[in-house]
Amino acid sequence: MEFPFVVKRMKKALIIGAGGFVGSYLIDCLHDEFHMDVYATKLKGTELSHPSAQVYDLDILSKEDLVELLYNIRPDYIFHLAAQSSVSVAWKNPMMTIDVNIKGSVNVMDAVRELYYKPRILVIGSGEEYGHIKEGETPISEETVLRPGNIYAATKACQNMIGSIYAKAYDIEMMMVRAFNHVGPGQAPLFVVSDFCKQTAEIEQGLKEPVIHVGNLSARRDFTDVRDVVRAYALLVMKGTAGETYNVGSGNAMAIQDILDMIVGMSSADIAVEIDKNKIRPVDVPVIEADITKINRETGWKPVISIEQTIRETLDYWRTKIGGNVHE
Ligand code: A2R
Repeated sequence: MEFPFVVKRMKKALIIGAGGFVGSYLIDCLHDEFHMDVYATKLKGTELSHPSAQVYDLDILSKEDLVELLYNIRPDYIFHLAAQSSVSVAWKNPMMTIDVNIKGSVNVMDAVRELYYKPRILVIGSGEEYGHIKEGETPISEETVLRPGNIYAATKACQNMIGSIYAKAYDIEMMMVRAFNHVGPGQAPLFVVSDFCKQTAEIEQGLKEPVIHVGNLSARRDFTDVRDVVRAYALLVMKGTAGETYNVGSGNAMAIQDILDMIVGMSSADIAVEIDKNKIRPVDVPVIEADITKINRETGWKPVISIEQTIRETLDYWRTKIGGNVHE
């Protein structure tokens, strides 16, 4: 070995709110692909044990606990994922959604502001923030006017606005994301692709009548595999410009009907479809499709996993979880 040589310290990444769907995928990505030293938080009482991360309990509603954790770990990169992330739960419990998604996020930003050094932080918002899209506004660029159509979307829009104010006012290396629908194995069946795949697996295994209950099938959404999404987050935290917002999506809206047809087509079971009034949300947004030019230009990211692969793996996940390992 030649001298002098430089010993490079591994970068430390902290994921706040890693107990959900995206967290474990982000741990894998940061550890395996970007060779980071990964720290992760979850809510007390929930399960998260991952061989590649040191896990801590944290409620973002406690700013004191947040500050203490940040001082102890001193991360180079912070990913703020913690949220009440369900649109339907937000309709039922707006106050709790506002507490976690707005007050909790401001706690995170404020704790970072008080640090004696400048970590880079990525705050995760949602494509739902754009809300009611007018003709000619699709694909949706980051400059599009926000017209949130539900409570969850409004809290995320607020998080984004406060985030860009904090970044500029306090010179924080903070980037914001608007993540469009992400899907993949392990997602809760509150979300449409996972819901349809679970119902299909249950039908295949004789655990349910051969009917899939659906909501609004005409809505068009932009779906991206969760493994592509977390790669985008890693690139953004390293290469994004402070104070800027980036769309993360596929750039292709698909009708929920087409998703359903794809899932049913992957099964040999005879499946009927029935509209369920409980699954139709009070306000629905007809088309959501991301313009991903900005993230592509600044980080080189684009999604690489096809929707067919994601759906097949999500269906297989439910087939295995439900127990029978039944295939076509
Ligand atoms: O509600 P739980 O037990 O599922 O916990 C969620 C957690 N969380 C919190 N963490 C700390 N302090 C809180 N007060 C608090 N309230 C909830 O944040 C859950 O483990 C995590 C968020 O994970 P998911 O809901 O599964 O979201 P996902 O799909 O991982 O999406 C990550 C981010 C979220 O900000 C979404 O709104 C956005 O991407 O689309």
